[in-house]
Amino acid sequence: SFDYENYHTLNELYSFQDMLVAENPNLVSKLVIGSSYEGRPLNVLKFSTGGTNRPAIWIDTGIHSREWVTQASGTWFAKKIVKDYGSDPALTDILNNMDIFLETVTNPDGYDYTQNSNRMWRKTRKPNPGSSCVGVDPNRNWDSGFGEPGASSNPCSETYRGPSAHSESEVKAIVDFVVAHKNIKAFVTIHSYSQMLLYPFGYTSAPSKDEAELVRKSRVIFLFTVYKERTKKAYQASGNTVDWTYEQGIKYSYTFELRDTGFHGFLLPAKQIVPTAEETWLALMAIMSHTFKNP
Ligand code: 0X9
Ligand code: ZN
Repeated sequence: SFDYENYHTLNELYSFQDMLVAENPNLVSKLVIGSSYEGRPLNVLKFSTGGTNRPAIWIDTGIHSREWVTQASGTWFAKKIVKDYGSDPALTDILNNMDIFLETVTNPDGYDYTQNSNRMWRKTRKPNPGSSCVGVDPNRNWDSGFGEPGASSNPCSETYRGPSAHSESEVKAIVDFVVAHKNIKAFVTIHSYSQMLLYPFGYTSAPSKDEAELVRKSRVIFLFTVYKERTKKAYQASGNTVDWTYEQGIKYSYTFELRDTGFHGFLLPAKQIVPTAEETWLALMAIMSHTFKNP
């Protein structure tokens, strides 16, 4: 059995995925949506009780590799889904009608690098021609406000946007998946830290046409969660994931920032993994239930 109260190597996280599929073949399958720059598989867990191209919820964790509580929480969410299906009425209802896609290690090259070389690595691991600096910020690489203020054109920057939109295979794999699927109703990308829930747009201060709903309603949706009073627009970030997914027509597009608010930052003690995952699960259930009832 898997130890949810500790951080794990990439191979352990991959083995967990295979174990979950083997133990729950009627509910869970593994899709490989692409490969990373260094050739690792980009695995997505699909939770489905049948149907064809059902309306779906997407969740990704770990697109920024050093945000370890996110991959760990994503792993806990995967187990929580199989545990609660058939016993929690709300989740059962959702899964009898919708599919959930969960990419727990969205930047595997970066994760491996944080495990073995540099704990604080954030970006992808693709070299930049003409520069000794490696990697692109995968949360500035999306084709929405790409190249506008709120990202850097310098390959040495932590927020380097890359040579072109979707230049990173880790991003392009999700783009291709979303475009091909055509029926994703909620898209949640999970980061750390600062314990906030962010909504589009990041590249412009102009409100989206759903801003009132995303903010006002989310205060109600999140009434019983730690994210209730921390739903924000935050600072300018162009080319970020949810600006693109929102512009693809996925109204419920949210970015989470998990624990903490800065005391430990990215180096969150492993003791806090399960409490972080539990409190975030409440918020995810709120989003999924709202999406199910208001598609
Ligand atoms: O800057 C980011 O990419 C995210 N923060 S992190 O510390 N995880 O790197 C937040 C981006 C959120 N989007 C907006 N600021 N709108
Ligand atoms: Zn991040």
